[in-house]
Amino acid sequence: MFTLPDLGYDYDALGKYVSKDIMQLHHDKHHQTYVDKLNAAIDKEPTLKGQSLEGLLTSLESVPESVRTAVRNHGGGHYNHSLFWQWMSPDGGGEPSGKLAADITTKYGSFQAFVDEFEAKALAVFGSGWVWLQPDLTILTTPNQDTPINTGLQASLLGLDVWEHAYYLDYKNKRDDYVKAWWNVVNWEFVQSRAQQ
Ligand code: MN3
Repeated sequence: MFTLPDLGYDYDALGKYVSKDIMQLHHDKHHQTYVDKLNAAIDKEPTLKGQSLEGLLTSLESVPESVRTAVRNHGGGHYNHSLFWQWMSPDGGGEPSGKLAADITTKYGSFQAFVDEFEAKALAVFGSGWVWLQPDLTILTTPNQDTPINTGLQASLLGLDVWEHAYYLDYKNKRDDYVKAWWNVVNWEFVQSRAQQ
């Protein structure tokens, strides 16, 4: 059985950038629902019991068709959100340092140029989806709860949830304001630790 991970910080810890109301709803309701529906799908196909979440998501074609869409959507939702909570921190913000910072500057010209491109891609996602920074420092987007490891790509260094449920209570329809505010809570230490894996 998959379980909802703790946030690792208080619901109100991200202050004005992502409110307590959003964090409670997003974690306790949305993420919990992905966990519950993933578990319900696994219950229907006992051959899947005991498989890791990464294992399921990297070999969706071997998941029985009866639950494949549920595993893709709810397993993806569980995987993406479990990382998303760690990609934010009350001590976050600022810029990366060390090799990651140097590599971003080499690829994009400056940290700000990277931010600008990431934001442009976040705003270009039609409907619900995610924006990803990959280990080769390309920026990708996926619809729904799809995640790069579904298609054989490496696990992302960083990801941003641009579903309306991630920002609507605070920012209404202003996805651009949410994305700009989000940089203030990005946990670059965690991103850097993933870059070194
Ligand atoms: Mn979400």
